[in-house]
Amino acid sequence: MIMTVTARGSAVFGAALLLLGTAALATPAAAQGQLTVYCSVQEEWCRPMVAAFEKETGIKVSMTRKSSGETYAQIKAESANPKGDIWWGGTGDPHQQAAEEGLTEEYKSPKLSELNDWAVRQWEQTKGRTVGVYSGALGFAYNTKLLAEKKLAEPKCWADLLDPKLKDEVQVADPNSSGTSYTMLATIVQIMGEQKGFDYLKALHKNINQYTKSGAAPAKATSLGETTVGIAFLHDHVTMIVEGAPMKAVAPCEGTGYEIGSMSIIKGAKNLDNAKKWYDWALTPAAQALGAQAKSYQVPSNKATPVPPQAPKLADIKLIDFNFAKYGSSEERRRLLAKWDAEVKNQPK
Ligand code: S7P
Repeated sequence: MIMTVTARGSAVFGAALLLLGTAALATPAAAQGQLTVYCSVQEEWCRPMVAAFEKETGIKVSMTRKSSGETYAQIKAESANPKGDIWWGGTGDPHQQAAEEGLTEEYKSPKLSELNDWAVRQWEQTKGRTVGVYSGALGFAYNTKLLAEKKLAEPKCWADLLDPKLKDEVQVADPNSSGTSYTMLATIVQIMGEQKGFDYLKALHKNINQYTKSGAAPAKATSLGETTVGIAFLHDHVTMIVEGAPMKAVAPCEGTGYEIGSMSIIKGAKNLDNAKKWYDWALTPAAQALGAQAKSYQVPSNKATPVPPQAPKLADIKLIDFNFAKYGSSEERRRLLAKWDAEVKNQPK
């Protein structure tokens, strides 16, 4: 068939094209599609990430914030009909477990070459299924006013938290829901050995006033004077200190563990192309700099992202040689959590 387009006809056709183009530009979000993000850092950081990504790409994001262990459980429960596209943030161990169980997708970002070795190692260890987005060390903090009022000695070591005078004065999260707390469980076992480590956790149980769901909650509670000591990542304590809380953060004298906060694309993602766009974007210095703006002071994984001056200096902390492969494995994680439930959490105080 031969089509003859007159001068008038082509003008009408051109105008129609222009109209179509304008309509597409006027509704960029609808035109660019959607993305469901499972976010496991603090809500205060999740929200600006979503807003910046939507602004830059026109992709409409639906975001849910949950702790690391909880998000892993949700992705597993939804695996027959995945509802999420990308899981951003949260400690590396449940991301590793999800990778091992085939719940997440392999992806090699063009940004990989810009990342610190520890972030790339996380990607290599999981055969490309998760990548490091930030790092931070575990520790505890105490409320300086409460400590002085109660005439308690300044705790400097993990061992100091067993002081009977600290009965009901220490708060930490439940390692089943919280990646922070699982990092502590794995840290104690690596520093003390499994038998002595569990003896320590059982003794500490007597001083615990509450096992919270979220890992950063004990930092907040310490800042508010709801607990004298809180165990959490040091950067979460620093957030409170920067806001003026009467608190002092402590890197324990025996040494401490650390996390490689991670990101994974969910297997069967309905918006796979958009998940990859988020993944690449979240590894850029511009996106990573949003953390410090949201008062989240982890060490970013892109070498070109400025490290916030408030971030605890990892080089100055006695970090253990954390065995991420072992403690992020599905079998070990499941075994340790079941043992903690049976031998620690369910014990009388
Ligand atoms: O607050 C930031 C942060 O500490 O939260 C993540 C954490 O895993 C989420 O909380 P849960 O312990 O409740 O899982 C860390 O990855 C991150 O540094």
